[in-house]
Amino acid sequence: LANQVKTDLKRRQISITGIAPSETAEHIKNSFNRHLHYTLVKDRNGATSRDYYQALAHTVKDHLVSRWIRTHQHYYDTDPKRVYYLSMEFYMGRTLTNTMVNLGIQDACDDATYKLGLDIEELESIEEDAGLGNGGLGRLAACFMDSMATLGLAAYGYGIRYDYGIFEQKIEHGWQVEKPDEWLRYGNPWEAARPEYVLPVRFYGRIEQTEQGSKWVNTKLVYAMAYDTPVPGYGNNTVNILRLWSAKAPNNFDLKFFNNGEYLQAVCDRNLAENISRVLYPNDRCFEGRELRLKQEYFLVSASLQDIIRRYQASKPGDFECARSSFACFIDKVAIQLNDTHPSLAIPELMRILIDEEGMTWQAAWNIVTKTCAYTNHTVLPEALERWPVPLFEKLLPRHLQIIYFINHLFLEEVQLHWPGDIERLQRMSLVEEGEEKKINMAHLSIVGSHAVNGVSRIHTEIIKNGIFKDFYEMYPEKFQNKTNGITPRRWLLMCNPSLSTVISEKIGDDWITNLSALHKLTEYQNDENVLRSIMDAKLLNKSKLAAYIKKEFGIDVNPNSMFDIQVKRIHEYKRQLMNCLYVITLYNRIRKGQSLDMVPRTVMIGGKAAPAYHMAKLTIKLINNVANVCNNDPTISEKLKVVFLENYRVSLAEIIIPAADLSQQISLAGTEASGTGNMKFMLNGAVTIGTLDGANVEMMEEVGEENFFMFGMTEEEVEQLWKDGYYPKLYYEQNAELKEALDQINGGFFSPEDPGLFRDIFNSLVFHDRFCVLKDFESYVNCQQRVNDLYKFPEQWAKMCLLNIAASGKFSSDRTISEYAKDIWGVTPTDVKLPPPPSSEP
Ligand code: B1H
Ligand code: IMP
Repeated sequence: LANQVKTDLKRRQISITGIAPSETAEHIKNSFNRHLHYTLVKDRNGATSRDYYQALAHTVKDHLVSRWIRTHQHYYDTDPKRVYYLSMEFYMGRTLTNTMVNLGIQDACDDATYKLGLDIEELESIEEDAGLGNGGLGRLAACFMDSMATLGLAAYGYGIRYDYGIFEQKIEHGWQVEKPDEWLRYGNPWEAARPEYVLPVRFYGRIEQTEQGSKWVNTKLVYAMAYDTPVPGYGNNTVNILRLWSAKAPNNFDLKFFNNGEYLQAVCDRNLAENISRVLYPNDRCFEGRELRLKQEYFLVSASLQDIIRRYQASKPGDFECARSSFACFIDKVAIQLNDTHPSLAIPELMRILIDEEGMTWQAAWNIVTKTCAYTNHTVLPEALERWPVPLFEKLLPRHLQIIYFINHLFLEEVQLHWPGDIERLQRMSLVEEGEEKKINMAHLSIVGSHAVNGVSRIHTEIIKNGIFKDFYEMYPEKFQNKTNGITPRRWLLMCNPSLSTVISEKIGDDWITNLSALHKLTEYQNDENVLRSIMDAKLLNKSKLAAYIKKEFGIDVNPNSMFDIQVKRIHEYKRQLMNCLYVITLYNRIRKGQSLDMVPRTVMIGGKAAPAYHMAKLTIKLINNVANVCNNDPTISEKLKVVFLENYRVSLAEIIIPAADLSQQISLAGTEASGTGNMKFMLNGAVTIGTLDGANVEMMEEVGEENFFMFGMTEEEVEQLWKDGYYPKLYYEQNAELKEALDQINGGFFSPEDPGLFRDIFNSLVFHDRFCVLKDFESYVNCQQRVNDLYKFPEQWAKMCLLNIAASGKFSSDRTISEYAKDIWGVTPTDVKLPPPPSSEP
């Protein structure tokens, strides 16, 4: 506790951003009181902690407003090329602390709340996460928003304002139970609604061929209403926008019912239209071909493209004439990035607008579309790829289907020119998949309609080029590129780990915040005992905070001096949480048998959500919880081994967990995890990684050196060879006694005595199928874990490895990633020029 107080004081007094000018703190205090009174209509007798949070949020938001307006005036004045990031997910998490950090007012706010007798960390923790994402893909979009603003790009995020974000996970009797995420219940102080600003989106209907071309008639109308969230850059007075669309029924929705006197029914039915933006689909990497999802995707694309075109055509502020009536310079002023295929309807939709509404020729329109759009692929697992059934498509978007058919027709002609007579290739490459039911392959559409296609790590890009999209790579080699993912160092170090940030800045200055490769300078201190001790002190403090959280939330005592061994990510078979679990059982058995003399105490923590309909993933959660119960309630075991399932893993929980990790588990089967971004966050926060040669792990190991990375398991090539030769998991089960024992316990009800057959599906899946080679890689994993154990016994060596990992993590800044997109795909240039700050009389 004394330590805790010390760092809190540290954060206030010698924080790296310097001491706050006292007028700023005074100003914030006044503004806070004003908001409590006028905005929340409370006095300090009736105010709850949430009111104080809201008052602080409004105060901080005021500091954004002038910068926000001025940034966009600046964009109108200078008319730069705009970048549009279209994504069905933006997993933003909390906004308050991040805004204070990026605006440089954190110390002033600390100071003001302290003087008001309030605990700022408590207020910060009241904010709901904006959970408009499932996992990596949505969080990547959020990190990109931060980097694009920090690099001064005129960039806009476009997404959907779901009323319900990713569900809240409760654990009841060891099972996952989903609760709706009512994140807007207490209002959202960060967004600005634009009710005056709504755009029509049409569905269904039919096509009429007229003299002037095709007409899409008899459509059903829904409106898209804009909500803007400000996205501040770090210390550059730039505030970009994340624009999220919400569905609104038009006033004449179901007019026939209104006219029939069925007024009440008609009003109630407005929900049908507004359901489009009701809820985020909670599947991470699994395609679900529902009509509502297709509606969501088109809703996003249609509203966003109208807005993009309006902005392209608009002129200077105050002059509401349309400045551009020609699309001649559209490709010089607009770049559209498609975050996976989810917004890929942008390709046929832009074609439709240019041809049907702007009267362009097919060739002219196609030239614009393909030079504007670029596509990022995030997965090669077949079950995640979007393939929309043609009948559904035809019903909902008949004109788009026509356009796709024609794109396909011209494309296949081109293929035939390249490879005359290669019928199989034509079939493989077609945008339309034949079969029982015809389907549109959205990845193929995206590749054909884009000028750039990128993977998200080097190995993943190679797999794309030589595996699933080989045919396309042979046809358009120049389109394919790699853009290794990254994370924002503002949220994922500066904000979430102040104690480590302080240690780093004391040694190498604070340049790393916007130039993460500066962390290299830490290498110099790899043998400096004092620095190593400071880093480990920071780690211990973070571990104590996590231990306190675990005690408070789950009533489990964990020892901060034990090794914190953590795997947090969506629960999925390919990520192999079961391998982790099998190792935990193995440790348990060894301890029971007295074979664990050299084992350092470990706290194994696993967290993550399962898609609500994913049976295996949900059963895995139950197994982890049952194993945890057995271990934690046996005093002979729990001295050495504790197991914690971290309930409701989400962005704000990651910010507590990651800084506290000693060991980061990144153990997917090689060739299955496109990149991973959690892996980078752990590395940046001084954890060491046990991992396979998969996704970005490969590049992390390259940066830090093999000797500082616990690598195990098959390579991607070995996996391929294994399947070619024939893989029989049962052999590994029979040959490895410890593995057999663990699996037999799972199968025999050792962890579920009340229902011995409960985990049979897990046993059968692993022993008879094992699509992700858990049994094959298990032995290598166990041996590698032993090496981890052996190093942890030597704190100085362990600390040195942590330091070297931090020092080598610079490549994984999303600033680097975005700079590469800017240069190689978007044709825009990052700038470190600051916009002028608002006049000093203003916040
Ligand atoms: C990733 C998804 C994803 N890949 C379908 N694919 C979804 C696919 O709602 N859906 O239908 C939602 C999400 N998400 C992840 O993207 C990869 O698995 C990670 O390896 C990668 O780091 C991340 C960001 O590139
Ligand atoms: P947008 O970029 O058009 O969505 O508008 C963002 C902000 O830019 C608006 O709220 C205006 O403050 C400002 N803006 C400046 N000039 C114009 C204009 O000519 N049309 C619309 N908005 C403008």
